[in-house]
Amino acid sequence: MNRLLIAAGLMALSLPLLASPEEHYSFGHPAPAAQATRTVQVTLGDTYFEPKSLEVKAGETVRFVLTNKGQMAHEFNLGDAAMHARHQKEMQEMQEMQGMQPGGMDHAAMGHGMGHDEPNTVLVQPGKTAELTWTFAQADGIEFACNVPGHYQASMVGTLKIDK
Ligand SMILES: [Cu+2]
Repeated sequence: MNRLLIAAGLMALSLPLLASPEEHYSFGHPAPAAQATRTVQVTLGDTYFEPKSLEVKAGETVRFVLTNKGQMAHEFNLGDAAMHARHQKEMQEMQEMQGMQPGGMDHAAMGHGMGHDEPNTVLVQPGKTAELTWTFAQADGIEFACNVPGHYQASMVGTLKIDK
């Protein structure tokens, strides 16, 4: 491999957001927490969300404060059902590649190899609190979900209604 190719590869790695085809989201875009007009607390557990559904308005910037009260790592991921299905597949493949057992996931791998650099998702470790701030645009069929393998199927998914 020549030096230019290596440089191009490094640039692509260091610019995941610009390189991602999912840079644009139908339901809005990430925002700095300081721009939030409302804060919503969400509890993540083994394996549930509380509250089970969320309601926001198009145009509003919501800061989600996510507390994991479970024993396992959980994700707060905004997207439609197809995006979640794709993300679950990525996480499953990563888990298999690492030879990891369900429930015994490597935190570093989960953080870096599973799409968690994307702005619409955050992985919250047990006992920890994390945040995600988003400016919403009108869209239908958006869910908040945890795509750690098996969790979505164990009903770790809720409806995110975006009012006009
Ligand atoms: Cu989960």
